[in-house]
Amino acid sequence: MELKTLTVIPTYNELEALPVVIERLRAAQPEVHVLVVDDNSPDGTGELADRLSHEDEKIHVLHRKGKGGLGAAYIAGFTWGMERDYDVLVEMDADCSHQPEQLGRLLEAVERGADLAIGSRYVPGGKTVNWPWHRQFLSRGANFYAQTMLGTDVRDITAGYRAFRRGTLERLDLETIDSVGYCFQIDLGWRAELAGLTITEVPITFVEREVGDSKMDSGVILESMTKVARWGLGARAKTLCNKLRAVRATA
Ligand SMILES: Nc1nc2c(ncn2[C@@H]2O[C@H](COP(=O)(O)OP(=O)(O)OP(=O)(O)O)[C@@H](O)[C@H]2O)c(=O)[nH]1
Ligand SMILES: [Mg+2]
Repeated sequence: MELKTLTVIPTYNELEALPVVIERLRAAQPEVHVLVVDDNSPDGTGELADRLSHEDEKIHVLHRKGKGGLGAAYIAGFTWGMERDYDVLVEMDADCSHQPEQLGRLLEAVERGADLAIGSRYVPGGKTVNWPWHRQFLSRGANFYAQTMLGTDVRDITAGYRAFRRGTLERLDLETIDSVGYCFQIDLGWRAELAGLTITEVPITFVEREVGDSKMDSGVILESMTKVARWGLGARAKTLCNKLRAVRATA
């Protein structure tokens, strides 16, 4: 049986990029539904999404009041999809960095049993195209930092091209997530790992955006560094407490 799939695309000022990603996605995966989650973009992306939605019954739009961050937009989109009984929920950027033609790889991993499939730049076969050196440095550094702090084996835990089984999201306590930027991706990945879920990384080619502006800023980096450190230290303290308890119980 085919899994009913919804791709959630958060947008903030993506007027040029949105029609391209949607066209490519609809061509690559005609059965997959699309939900655009727009945060009242001043450039009119929300109105464009409405027009696309009127022309195609598989395109849906969720309007939010204002710019509330990537994490909040995804949570609203996932909740919308879970209420409508989608089996698989996908994360995809609007700027075609996540190539719609490679979505099949993620969906196959989920069909083969993954609870979470991550489109990874850092497993064999994965790569980045046209990414300036400072962005590569930042991304590699963020992954190294997360691996060291959290002890996770996931090679690309900041990646934003993902497919979740609905049951996975149901287990991750979405209502308790307050991560805003990239940290949201680490947060979900780390929660999935702590829950003992199966995470499969599949290689993708990440392509730098050609149109529109990046929403990456220093606040996003700071949020990740402080939260990841807190989670890593918290996990280590918990392990230590458990060990001490075990020693005391045998003494
Ligand atoms: N709804 C919503 N979408 C957002 C928000 N911030 C970013 N996005 C979207 O999230 C996706 C990823 O943002 P990007 O600006 O591409 O971030 P990035 O990939 O780090 O930056 P680039 O590498 O320069 O593309 C895009 O589709 C954005 O439009 C937000 O606050 N709300
Ligand atoms: Mg991008």
